[in-house]
Amino acid sequence: MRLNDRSLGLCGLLLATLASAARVVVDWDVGYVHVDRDGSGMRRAIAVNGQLPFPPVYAAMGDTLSLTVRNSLDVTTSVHAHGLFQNGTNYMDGPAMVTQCGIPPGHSFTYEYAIQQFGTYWIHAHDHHQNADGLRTPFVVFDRNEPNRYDAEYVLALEDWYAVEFADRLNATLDPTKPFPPPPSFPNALFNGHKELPVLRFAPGKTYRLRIINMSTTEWFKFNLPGHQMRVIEADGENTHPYETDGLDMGPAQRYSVLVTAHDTDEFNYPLNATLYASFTPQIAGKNPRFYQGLIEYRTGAPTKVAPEPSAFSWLDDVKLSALSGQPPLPVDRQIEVTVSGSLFTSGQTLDVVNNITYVPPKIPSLYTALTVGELAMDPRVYGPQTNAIVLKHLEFVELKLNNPNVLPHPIHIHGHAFQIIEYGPLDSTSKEPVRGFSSAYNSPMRRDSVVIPVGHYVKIRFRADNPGLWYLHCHLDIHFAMGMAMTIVEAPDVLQKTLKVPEAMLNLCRAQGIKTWGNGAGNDGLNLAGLPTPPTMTMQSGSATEISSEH
Ligand SMILES: *[C@@H]1O[C@H](CO)[C@@H](O)[C@H](O)[C@H]1NC(C)=O
Ligand SMILES: *[C@@H]1O[C@H](CO)[C@@H](O)[C@H](O)[C@H]1NC(C)=O
Ligand SMILES: *[C@@H]1O[C@H](CO)[C@@H](O)[C@H](O)[C@H]1NC(C)=O
Ligand SMILES: *[C@@H]1O[C@H](CO)[C@@H](O)[C@H](O)[C@H]1NC(C)=O
Ligand SMILES: *[C@@H]1O[C@H](CO)[C@@H](O)[C@H](O)[C@H]1NC(C)=O
Ligand SMILES: [Cu+2]
Repeated sequence: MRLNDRSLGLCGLLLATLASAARVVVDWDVGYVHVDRDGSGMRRAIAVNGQLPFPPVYAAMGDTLSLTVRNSLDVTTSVHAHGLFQNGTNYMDGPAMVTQCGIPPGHSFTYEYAIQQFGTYWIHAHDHHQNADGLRTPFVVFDRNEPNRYDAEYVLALEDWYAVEFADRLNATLDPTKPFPPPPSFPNALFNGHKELPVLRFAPGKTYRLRIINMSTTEWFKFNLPGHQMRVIEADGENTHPYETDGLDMGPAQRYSVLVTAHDTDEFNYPLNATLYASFTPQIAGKNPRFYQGLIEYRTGAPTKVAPEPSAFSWLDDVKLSALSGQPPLPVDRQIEVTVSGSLFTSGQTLDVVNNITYVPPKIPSLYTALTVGELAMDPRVYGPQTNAIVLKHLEFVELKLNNPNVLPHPIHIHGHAFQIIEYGPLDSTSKEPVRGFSSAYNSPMRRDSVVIPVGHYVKIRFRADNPGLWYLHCHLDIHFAMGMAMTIVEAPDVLQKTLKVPEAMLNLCRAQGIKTWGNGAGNDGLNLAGLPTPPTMTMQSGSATEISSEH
C-alpha cells in the first residue's frame, strides 16, 4: 500500500496548483457494503461508490463544491458540511427535518456549497445517524493566503467503530424494559479508515502540518507525539496564534491543525501515540482505554527513540488559544441558559434533554415553517414544542451559558456559527475550583464550532446572530443526539423570509414522500399543532450513577 493512501499526505505542489477559484465536482453513490474494518468481524456499513473509507474532499476558499448524493440505501439520507456557515444558503445545511427533507431511497440531490471559509472540516450524514455507520470523511479547504509556513501536510481522521450498527445500539439504549441497559461492546479506533495508525514520513528540518479530525461518534481521543513538539495553529477552521502543547484531547467533531518541525537528523524514528477512551464507560484493561502507537519515520529501519514522558505533561486546554483574527470578546445583548441533561421518562426510557425538553423532529422541516407562517415565525411555539426552538433577533449579540449538571461530558455543536469560548467554570458556586477564562495575551478568545462541556461545569460562548437561518444545536455523541439532546436556533426568520428562496429540487424531496413544505411544525395553520405525537414526560431529573452505564 502506498504511503500516501494511508496517511493522506499532500505535498506543497498541490497547494501551488490551486491558483484560482474552481468548481469542484464530487459524486457520491451512498450504499451498503459488508466489511470487517477493525478485525471484529463482518458487519453492514455505509460506503460511498462502494468504498469504505472513501476519499476526503479537498477544495480551496472561493471554490464552489458541487456534491451529488445518490441514495442507494433503504431509508432517507442527507449530508452536512460540518463547520461551513452556509451563509445565505441555509437550505444546503443538511440536517433532515431542520433544513430539508431527507433524500428518499432511489433519489439524488446535488448540494452546492459556495466556500467562504478555509480550514479543516468534515462532511457527514445528518439523517439516521448514518455517520456512525461510515458516512463521514475529511473536508479540507485550503487558504490561498495561508499565513503559516510548512513544507507538507498530513490529514489524520480519527473514528470509533462498533461491531454493531448504530440502530441496534440505539434500540438497546431505548429499550423501555431496561431503562439502564448494560454497555454495548467497546469500539475500536480507525485512523484514516484503517485499524493501524499510519506511518508519517518526516524529512530532517522540514515542517509539517497535521490536520487531526475527530469523526468519532462516542469515544474521546488523546493524541501526542513523544519526542516532538506540537504547535496548534487551527481549531475547527479558525486560525489561532501558534500555541505549544504536549498533546491533544479531542471531543467528537473537533478538529485541530498542528505544526511539527522535524529533527535535524534522520538518526531516529519516533512514536505517535493515540488513545481511545471514554471517561464514562468502565475501565477494562485492553478495551477502555485502548492504546495505539504509530510511527514518524525519518529513515526506514532507523531505531525508534522513545522519549521519556515529560514531567509536567499537559493536554491542550482550548480556552488558552487565541483567534488569529484578533476579534475581541463580543458584547452581550442577551444571555440564554442552555442546560443539557438526562432523565427517566414515563415511557420507561432514559432520554436526554436540553432545558428539560427531549427533541422530537417536527412533521415538516423547521426552515419551511419559518418561511411560510408570516409573522408567527418569530413565535417559538409555531415550530412545535419538541423542537425546543429559541428565536434570535437579527444581529443581536448572544451569550449561551451551556450548563452540564449531567454525569457525562457532552460535545455540543452549533450549526451556522463559530462561537467565542469565553469561560469554563464549575456549576457549584461554592467550589474552590478557579474559573478558566480566555487568554488575556491577545484579548481575542478562540472560536470554534464544537465544544465539550465537562461534567459539573458550564461553558460561556458568544456569537453574533449575523447568519439568518435555522441552526441545529446538538450533542455530537450520536447516541445522546438520538436520545433527544438537541434544540433549534431560529435566527432572524423575518430576514430569512425576505432573502431566502429554497430551490424547487429541494422541495421535491419532501413532495416525493408526501411531506408538506408549509405550515407550522405539525403542518397546520396558525398555532394549531394537532397531529404531533405526544412525547413521554420526565419522571425525575437524573444525574445518578446508574445512568453512567446507559448512555453511550
Ligand atoms: C429492537 O429490539 C427489540 C428487542 O430486542 C426487537 O424486538 C426489535 O425488533 C428491535 N427493533 C429494531 C428496530 O431493531
Ligand atoms: C473524539 O470525539 C470523541 C467523542 O466525543 C471523544 O470521545 C474523543 O476523545 C475525541 N478524540 C479526539 C482525539 O478528539
Ligand atoms: C506512548 O505510548 C506508549 C505505549 O502505549 C506508552 O508506553 C508511552 O508512555 C506513551 N508516551 C507518551 C509520552 O504518551
Ligand atoms: C428542569 O426540571 C427540573 C426538575 O423538575 C427543575 O428543577 C429545573 O428547574 C428544570 N429546568 C428548566 C430549565 O426548566
Ligand atoms: C454572513 O454574511 C453577512 C453579509 O455578508 C455577514 O455580515 C455576516 O458576518 C456573515 N455571517 C457569518 C456567520 O459568516
Ligand atoms: Cu452528549
